[in-house]
Amino acid sequence: MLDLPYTFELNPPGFVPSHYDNHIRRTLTSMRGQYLDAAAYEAMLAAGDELLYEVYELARPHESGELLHGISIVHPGKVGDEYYMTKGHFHTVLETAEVYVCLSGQGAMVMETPEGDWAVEWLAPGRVLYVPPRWAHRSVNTGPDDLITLFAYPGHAGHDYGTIEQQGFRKLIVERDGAAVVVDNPRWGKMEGEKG
Ligand code: S6P
Ligand code: ZN
Repeated sequence: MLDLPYTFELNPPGFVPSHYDNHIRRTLTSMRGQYLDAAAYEAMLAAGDELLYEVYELARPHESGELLHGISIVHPGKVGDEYYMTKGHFHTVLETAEVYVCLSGQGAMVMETPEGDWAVEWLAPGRVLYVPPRWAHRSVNTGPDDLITLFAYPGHAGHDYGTIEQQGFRKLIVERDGAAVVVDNPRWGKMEGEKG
């Protein structure tokens, strides 16, 4: 059956799509092993399994001609000195790209390739980020409000979370003297995250 074109609305301040099919909610437990300060992580978890980020997806077939799209919302906060962030992933089909449009908030996209390249791009409202094929990506909220982005990527891309759970990202975004800075991840290559 022929698909018909469709529209949906993204209204400030929340930018929750007026229509969506899936609402994914990721809490602290899904980030076990990913934050550098394990003691701070355990202390926070003991106080409650806080909601870190949410994704609103519009369902499309996972086929190469399609574009999967939706809204990602990373809430503000830190675990120790490290800002709330997404799990981050490579696409299973490495040769697939992604576009992000920042709608609201302040943050960063931390990226790296299997070959050892890394990059950090800062996100602010109106800024568009192109993540080329091969680059793993993680959104980080460095501001006091929600970091809200619109994303679109090929339908057949798939998600490889396991590689990042096991090795982490080479760079972390932490607060130093009130500012967000990029630092080396001392545990890169030897993370102890759980699959999930
Ligand atoms: C999917 C795209 C985003 C993320 C979302 C949550 O390819 O990059 O929709 O899924 O930002 O991040 P994550 O790492 O938990 O999927
Ligand atoms: Zn992606």
